[in-house]
Amino acid sequence: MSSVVVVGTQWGDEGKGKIVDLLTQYADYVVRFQGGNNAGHTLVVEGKQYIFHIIPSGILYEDKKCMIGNGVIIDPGVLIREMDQLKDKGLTVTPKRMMISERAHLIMPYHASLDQAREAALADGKKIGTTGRGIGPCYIDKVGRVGIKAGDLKDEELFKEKLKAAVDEKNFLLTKKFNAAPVDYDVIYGQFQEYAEKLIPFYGNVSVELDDARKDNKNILFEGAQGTHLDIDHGTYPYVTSSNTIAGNACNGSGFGPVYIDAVVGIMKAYTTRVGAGPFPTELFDEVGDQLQQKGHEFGATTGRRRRCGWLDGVVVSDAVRLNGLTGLAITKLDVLSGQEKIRIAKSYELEGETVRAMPSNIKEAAAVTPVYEDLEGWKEDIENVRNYDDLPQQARDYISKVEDLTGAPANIVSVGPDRKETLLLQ
Ligand code: 2SA
Ligand code: GDP
Ligand code: MG
Repeated sequence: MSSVVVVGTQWGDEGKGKIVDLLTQYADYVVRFQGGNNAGHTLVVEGKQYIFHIIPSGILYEDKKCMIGNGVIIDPGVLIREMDQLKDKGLTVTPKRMMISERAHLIMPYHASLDQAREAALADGKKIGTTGRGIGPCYIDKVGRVGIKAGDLKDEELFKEKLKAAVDEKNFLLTKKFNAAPVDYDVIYGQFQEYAEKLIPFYGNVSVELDDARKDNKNILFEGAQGTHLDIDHGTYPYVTSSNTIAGNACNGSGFGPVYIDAVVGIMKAYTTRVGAGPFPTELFDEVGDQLQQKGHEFGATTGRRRRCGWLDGVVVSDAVRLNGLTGLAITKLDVLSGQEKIRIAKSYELEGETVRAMPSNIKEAAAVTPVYEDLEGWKEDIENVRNYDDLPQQARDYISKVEDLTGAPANIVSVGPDRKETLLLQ
């Protein structure tokens, strides 16, 4: 059996959904362990596109089980909508195929209202650029010990009591501090009665089920969301999401023992993107940046926002190798680099005359570093149809070797298109 964690090495949108879908063929379980419906994971199978925000990306395989761990935060309306959309496509999500941890916290309507009100109140230049889905406020309540857990929907008295206290407090904040519209207790209560009926059949103990699976020699795949540099502790704080996105949280966020993790695969886009505000040392403001954005269709899979684009940042990826203990890389979107005469990779930064080898924790320093680039020759050929490493242009192979050298992690997978089949398995 093996347990493999998949994480993003950059600022999210590296193609985790595609690679998780691809690796699911070898897995029995696929587990989300953090984040919520801020995530947008895109899969393309036989020309059909699916975008998952909360359901794990393994759901398209009928014989695999998808798990939503305790570290995930769930907007029940979004989850139910996602299940309904799959049903319209002929796939019914049953409790046999998906389990929800009762310990997972719920994103309530006031969380989204607060997220949006807080962002709106921040001055330009101070905004985080959140997805507005209520992620920060929900995790604040969890850590503040006033959150509502999925399991609370089973206990009507407890749910009412918690909801009443929350609505009182949040409405005070919404109306008095942010001058925003209040939420209505009765409306939320009614909505959540309906959600409870639909979700409770999926509840279970994810930790126990995964432990049994491990003892039964099953293969378990953990699906990270967002990326290493959006991690609440290790990312470019405060321009981060509100959960730990790195591999260690696969254990916390699902109740799985760390000694049972066998491998950690880091998904690395062949260039860099970021959506939302925050430092981005290799960001391009020229026509190359526009070309990457257009050719890579770089728009947020949840909000539709245009993603900022730049050259590959080897410092960012090396940080990810260290922070996640990466055993290998999956390099995605290599096809998007085709046609670039020269390809640049940042191998270190410079700050006030000093060489810097890791992203500074001080946000002003992170914004002030200058990348030190290594230039590589590009290739002209389209590579979407290549399926063997040896058939890649020499310059593309040199690029992959350079990434391996700079980061110290071997490339296991190379992706040359969005479809499941547009992939090269290297080792
Ligand atoms: P939040 O909503 O509190 O998690 O936002 C905080 C920061 O985290 C960033 N973030 C993301 N970055 C990349 N991709 C994400 N998912 C969507 C996608 C994003 C979208 O797949 O494209 O559609 O806009 C994601 N989710 C959160 C966010 O931009 C803030 O910088
Ligand atoms: P995730 O959040 O990491 O799952 O990534 P997203 O789904 O937000 O963004 C990745 C985008 O790139 C999606 O539109 C994918 O369909 C697409 N994609 C994934 N791998 C490749 C690839 O190798 N080449 C191209 N051209 N597109 C890809
Ligand atoms: Mg995404």
